[in-house]
Amino acid sequence: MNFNKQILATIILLLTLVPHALGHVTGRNLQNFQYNADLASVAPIVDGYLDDPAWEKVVPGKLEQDLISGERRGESPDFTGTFAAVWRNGFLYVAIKIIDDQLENRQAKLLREDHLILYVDPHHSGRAEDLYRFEIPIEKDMGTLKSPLTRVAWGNDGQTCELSFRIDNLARKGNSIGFLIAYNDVDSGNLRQEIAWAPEGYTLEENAYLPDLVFTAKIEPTRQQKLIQWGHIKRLY
Ligand SMILES: [Ca+2]
Ligand SMILES: [Ca+2]
Ligand SMILES: [Ca+2]
Repeated sequence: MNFNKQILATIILLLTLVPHALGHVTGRNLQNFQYNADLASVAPIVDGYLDDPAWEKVVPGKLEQDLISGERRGESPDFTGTFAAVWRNGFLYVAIKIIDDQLENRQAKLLREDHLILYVDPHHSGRAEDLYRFEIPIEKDMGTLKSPLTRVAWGNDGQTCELSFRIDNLARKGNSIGFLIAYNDVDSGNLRQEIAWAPEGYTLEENAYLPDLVFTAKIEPTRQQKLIQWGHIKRLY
């Protein structure tokens, strides 16, 4: 009886520990961590100002995971950041709000400047590869943009930003893409931290898997769209 109890206790202990350990090593602790990007009834205007109706009802994600130390960060005057995402007509739109105590955007090298890092993997390979990596300097002209990034606009002296990605029919209800957003905070000429929207314990080195961004559609189809559905046209959006 006691022996069985001991075995049972051991098994329970292992069941608690093993997934945690595996999760840390493989990056699979991303389960249940995702961002739901909702369908916008009207696409936001990508001008750097977040006054569009599309941003009114979004659920923001917080940038609070330090990718270097793996630690969680609370609210701090050093840096706070949030983002939101919606989709419409083959485009993914991302809005970002950042408050940084020391804005550094006049250096020659991006590494010495504050900048945003986004991973957008439309094919959902899950991997944080350079192919899907977008580095966005604060309030600077980026010249030709790497596909699928189509537009970047800043507002409010570098405190707000809007971006659009053209991913065509991959932006559809129920589909998922790999997604990560982080802010590289350079203060006094040194990179102090990389703060991301990511689950607790996540670091980019150990966890090469990207979190999911899922396309959702809460709004009710209009009567006209229902008629189209009856006509068996598969892709409404
Ligand atoms: Ca706007
Ligand atoms: Ca800072
Ligand atoms: Ca800074």
